[in-house]
Parts: sequence; C-alpha cells; structure tokens
Amino acid sequence: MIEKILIANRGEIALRIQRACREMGIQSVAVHSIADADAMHVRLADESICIGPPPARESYLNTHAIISAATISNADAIHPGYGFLSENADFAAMVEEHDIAFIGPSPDHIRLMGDKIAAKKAVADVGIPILPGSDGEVTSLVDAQEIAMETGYPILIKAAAGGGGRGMKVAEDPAGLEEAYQFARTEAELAFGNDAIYIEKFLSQPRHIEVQVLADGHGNVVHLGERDCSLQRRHQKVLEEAPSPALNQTQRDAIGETVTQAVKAIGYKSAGTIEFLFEDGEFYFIEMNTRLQVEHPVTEMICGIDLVREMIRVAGGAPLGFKQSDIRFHGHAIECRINAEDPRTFNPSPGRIGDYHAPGGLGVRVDSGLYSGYAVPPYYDSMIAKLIVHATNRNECLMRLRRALEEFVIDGISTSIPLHQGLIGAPDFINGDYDIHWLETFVAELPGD
Ligand code: MV4
Repeated sequence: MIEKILIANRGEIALRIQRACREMGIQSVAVHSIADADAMHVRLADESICIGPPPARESYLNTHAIISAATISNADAIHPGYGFLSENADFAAMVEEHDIAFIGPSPDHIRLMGDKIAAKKAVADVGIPILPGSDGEVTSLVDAQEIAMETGYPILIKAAAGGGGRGMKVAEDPAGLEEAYQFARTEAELAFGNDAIYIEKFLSQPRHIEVQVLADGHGNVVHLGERDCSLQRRHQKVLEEAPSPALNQTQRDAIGETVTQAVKAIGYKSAGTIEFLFEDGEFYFIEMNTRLQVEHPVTEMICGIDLVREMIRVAGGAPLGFKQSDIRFHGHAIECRINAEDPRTFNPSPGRIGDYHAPGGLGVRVDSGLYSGYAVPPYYDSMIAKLIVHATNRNECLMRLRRALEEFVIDGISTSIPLHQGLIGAPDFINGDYDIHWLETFVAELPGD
C-alpha cells in the first residue's frame, strides 16, 4: 500500500498529482529548486524539501537529491510527472533499488520505448501498423540508397535515440539522399551521442493522433480513446482535443482494440500513449510515450477517469477497477496550453503576475500553479497553465472555450491566450480540417505590426 508519494516535478503537474494523492488519503512530499520556494506546488504540499539550485540539472534532474529526499521523508513511492526524469529508465531502476515504488512502467519498458528502432520492432511484432522503411538500423549509405528506393521517395531519416522531432531529415529524391544521410547521422551523434539511424516513408500531410492506455500489469488493459495533437509549433503541442475530428467510430474502435491487444502482449503496466501519424484513413506508429502526458486531461474529461489515481493504484499492485465495457465516452474536450511567451515572437515572457483570474463554470478546468503576485521563473518550460473545456459536442466545446479564454486574466506578463483566441476562430480549425503543419502556416500568416 502506498501511503506517501514524493512528487518529482514542479508547476501544474506537481499540483495535479498532489490533488490525486489528497483525494486518495495519501500524503505527498513536494520537492523544489531554490527558484521555486514560493511555488504553489510547495505551498499546498503536506511536506516540501528543497533539492537544489534553479537549473533543472541541479534540482529536478538531480536523481541523488530526489532519492535522498524520498528516503528522508519516508516516501514509499515517487511520481515523476512528465518531462524531467519521467522517461529515464536508469532513474526508475534506481528508485526501485531503494525499495521505493516508481509510479510508471517498468525500467525495461521505458528503455525499450526510448530506443525508437527497438520500439518499432516490438510494436510491429504485436500487430501495430508501422510505416514502411528500413528493417531496423541503417549502417551505410549504400544500404540507405537501396532501402530508400524500395520504400519510395520521399523518405525520412530518423535517429534511433530521437523522438520529439529532433534528428530527422527528409530526402525528396535519390540526389538528396547522401546529404540527408550524413546530416542525420552527424546530428544524431551530436544530439544524443548515438548515431544509429533508420529510414521511413515520409508522410507529407498527416495528423498526429495518439491513443491513451492504462494497464495494471496483471493482464488488464484498457484504452481511453484518442487525442488529436496535430496543432503544434516546432514540435511543441499547442492545443489538443478528444475525440479527434478526423476519425469515425469504426476507425476509433479499431485502433483502440489494436492498441489494447498490443499493450497487453508486451506486458506493459501503468499509463501509456501510443502515438500515430494518420493519413488517408491509415494509422502508422511513430512512438510510445511511457509517461503521464501534459494533455491527459482531455481524456479524463471525456471518460471521467482520473489517470493519476489509476497510475497510483496500479503502482501499488491493485488491479484496474474497470473493464473496457465499463468505459463510456462523453462529449468533447479541448485543452489550450497557455505559455508565458510573446504571442507574436514566441519569446519567453517570465515575470511577476499582477491580477489573476481563472475562468470557471460548468465544463471548465484550469490546471495551473499561478496566483496573483507569483513570479514565473525564467529557468523552466514556459507552460504556466492548461485550460481544459468539456461540453456535449465539439461545437459547444468551442463556444465554451471562447468564453473561458475571454474570462482568463493573467496580468503582468505576455501569454499565448491571444494566439489561442485567433486559432479557435480560424475556419479550418472550426471545421476540424488541420494537419501537423497547419499551425505553422497559420502563425506565419498572422499580421505583423
Ligand atoms: C514523421 C513525419 C512524417 N513521416 N514520420 C516528428 C516528431 C516525431 N515524434 C515524429 N515526427 C514526424 N515523423 C514520417 N515517416 C512527420 C513528423 C512530424 C510531426 C509529427 C507529429 C507531430 C508534429 C510533427 C511535425 C513535424 C514532423
């Protein structure tokens, strides 16, 4: 039984996890850097421990400080949230070696999915559709040329240690292959210290659709539907919605069933997300995320399941409390990521918050650690709030979102609220007609001064 959880994170996700703990009667321990001494996740915690200086490397990524904090506070589990140490297999293993439960999947599953070549092989073996391309690593230019020809141009060269968009290079035709090959290899070595690369057919206008799963490690696996995360800029998601406006119920049921069976077959435990590219009615696996994701609330809103609570329950050895047939999907949910940044230049905009008012009312959820007088520190990710809106259908959800964005007051710094207001007014967005490139084009066409 888990009685006390150390939350190895900051900001809204630390609060989110703390709330689940409180509802479950579990004590929580906050950790924080010197820069976060006044943060809301520290103020509201049962206990808090300072783990180091402002740079994340010395605090939120400091595995020894975090494990010491867990030991000192007698925590019997650690929830890593997202980012930071959440997909660090060595950290998960280290936590377990200290007889502390890691609230997430096994270190082996984290490691497997961190290697994009191994992950692709593993999921293909259990029936997940993948993109055509190389069978594993490509080790020479000659091999690359042959595989690219068989696959058909354009192709994409990806780093095995990549993910999140880093270390990718398109080759449009045979003439462009050598340069792309050398570039991708060099980039992979520089960025990840691992020059292993692989080749895939390049999809030019896909959507990014991901399926949420929950598994208890006793053979019980459910899917919680999909999220459409196509609206992103420079590989940072901006707005996510569930369900995807691009899928019909037949496609939704089919991919949910495929993913559930696959996750069962690999023996996965905890919450996880299988990411796909979706083009011309077909799904193609790209990555599996072995963590709680930023956008998990849109799934929670449409299925009424508390994902953090379930992660904690299964980490404590409990079986899932429901079957697939118990899960009902209701209405539509949209999440806007609100960043402390200039809505035109996208430069970070840290600083002190003046007046603050979070929207409320039926179907409106704000996950944020902001308060009036709080100073947003310059050291971390610029996301300062998530506005999640739920309604019976997409159109009502959009109307409610428009209202909630108007009601939101965050004075003293620039935020991406105006960007969201523009974006949700765009006819293509209103029609659900967008792919992974749509937002970049929208942003490029925004009027300048
Ligand atoms: C692709 C692709 C097109 N074709 N793979 C980018 C992040 C990484 N997780 C996978 N990514 C892509 N892989 C093939 N074969 C296009 C992207 C991509 C992308 C994917 C999801 C969301 C946004 C994206 C933005 C640019 C490129």
